[in-house]
Amino acid sequence: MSANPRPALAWRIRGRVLETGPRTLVMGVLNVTPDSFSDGGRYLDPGAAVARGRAMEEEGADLLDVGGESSRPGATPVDPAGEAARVVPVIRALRAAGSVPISVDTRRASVASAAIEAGADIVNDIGALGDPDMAGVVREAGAGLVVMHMQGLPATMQAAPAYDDVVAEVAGFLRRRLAAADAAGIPPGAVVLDPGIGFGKTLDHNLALLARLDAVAAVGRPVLVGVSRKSVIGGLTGRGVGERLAGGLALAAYLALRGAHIVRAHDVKETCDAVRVVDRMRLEETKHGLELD
Ligand code: 9MG
Repeated sequence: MSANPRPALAWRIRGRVLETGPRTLVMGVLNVTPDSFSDGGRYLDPGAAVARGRAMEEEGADLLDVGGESSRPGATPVDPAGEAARVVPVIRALRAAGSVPISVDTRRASVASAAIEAGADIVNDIGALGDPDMAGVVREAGAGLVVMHMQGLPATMQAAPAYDDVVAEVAGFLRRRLAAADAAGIPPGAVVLDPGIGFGKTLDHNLALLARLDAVAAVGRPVLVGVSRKSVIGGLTGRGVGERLAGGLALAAYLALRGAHIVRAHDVKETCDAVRVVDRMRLEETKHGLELD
């Protein structure tokens, strides 16, 4: 059998260490937005958002990802104050009530700073430190950082995505952003890498990246992947957004087997079940004679 596709790696987050690798971690999605592609408007009310976050923790989420701006293709940006006003009360209440690490899904340093002050542990930065103040905010807080690849911006990214070699380009980008984070004083141990499925990519680009997760893993940090309810599943199954659960679970299971340390998911209970089964079978393989290098 080939080398272990998912080596154990520590993720250092505000004084705590999250072990990634031995089992697949599930990051629950909480969109406090009116316009996200699959759950827009459902959790705009802070009470509903907090209840959903608590429920995801009960269902087995290892992390919660709270976002106040939709990043779906074609989404229009919101102003930073409005974005912060959506996420801060929810993060504060979740921090008071629960114990799993909370990430704030934002490209903006001012929103990240307010969210960290409210109790967020991680910045899920789909802009990959594009805001010049973001690295300083993350460094000063000792926060965890998710660095994601995106070609273009949400408003236009699906207009005409183009690459010569999508796998090499995305892996190279993530390697350079990891080095940039390091140069800005964010230790590599605080960083997780994400190929950004659906962010400025065609179906073929997405499939190439999913099939070659090893190229992202080779950068040497834990890998996070989000496919939940996305168009890549629609492209494979022909299903609309509300009918993509089975396809999403199959893909989450595949990713758990092929090297994803963390999967980002809306359907936490079902995703936890799927990756638990895969994790156990990986363990059984090693017990019953299939050796990982
Ligand atoms: C906010 N958001 C939507 N999809 C995402 C994905 O695939 N990865 C990360 N890190 N964030 C995402």
